[in-house]
Amino acid sequence: MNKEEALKIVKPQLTDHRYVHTLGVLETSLVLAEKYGADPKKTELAAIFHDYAKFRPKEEMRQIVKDERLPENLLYYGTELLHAPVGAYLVKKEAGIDDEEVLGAIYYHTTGNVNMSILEKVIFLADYIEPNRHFPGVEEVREMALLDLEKACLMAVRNTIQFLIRQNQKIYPLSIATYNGLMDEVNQKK
Ligand code: DGI
Ligand code: FE
Ligand code: FE
Repeated sequence: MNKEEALKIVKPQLTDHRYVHTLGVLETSLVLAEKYGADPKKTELAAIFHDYAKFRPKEEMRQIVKDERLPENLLYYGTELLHAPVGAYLVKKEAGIDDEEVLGAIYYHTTGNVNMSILEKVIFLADYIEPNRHFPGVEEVREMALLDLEKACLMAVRNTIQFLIRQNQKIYPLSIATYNGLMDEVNQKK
C-alpha cells in the first residue's frame, strides 16, 4: 500500500487535530528511520496507522480485547491504552496490513515493550516528539533523539510514567518493563 492510499484510509478515522499529529509522526519517524536504519516503507505504514483506533468507542475496544484474547489486564488501566493493541488488530482486519513488524510497532506504540525492534523504537519515539507535541521536557527528548535512540526512548517512557504518577493514574506493567529494559540497554552501552 502506498502513502496516499494509507492516508486516505486513516483520515476519516481521525479528528483533524489527530490527523495533523499523524502527519507529524510520519515526518519525524522517517527522519529517525533514516538515521537509525529502519525500513522506510514499514515506518511509513506504521506511522500513518499508529492511531487508527484512537476514536473507536471504548466499549467496542473492550469487546475486541475480550473476543480476540488480547491481554486481559489492558482492561484495568484506563481506556487510553486500548487503541494501540486494538488498532493493530483493526488495521490488519480492516486495512489488510499484515506485516508483523508494522503491526508490532502499532501494537506497542503507547507502552513500548522490552527488546523493541528499531522500527518499534522509532514509532514509539516519533509519537512522543513529533513537532505538534508540547509536553514539558519534550525539547530535551528531541535533542537526544538525534544522538541516541535508546536514551531518547528511555527519557520518553520516564516522562510518561512521571506524568501518570502526578496525575494519580495507574501505570500499566508493560510501561514499567519498558522503562527497566531501556535502562539495561542504555547501561550496557556504557
Ligand atoms: O495516542 P497518542 O495521544 O498520540 O499517544 P499515546 O498512544 O502515547 O497515548 C498517550 C496516552 O496513553 C496518555 O493519555 C497516557 C496513556 N498512557 C500511556 N502509558 C500508560 C498510559 N495510561 C496508563 N494508565 N498507564 C500507562 O502505563
Ligand atoms: Fe496513540
Ligand atoms: Fe499518536
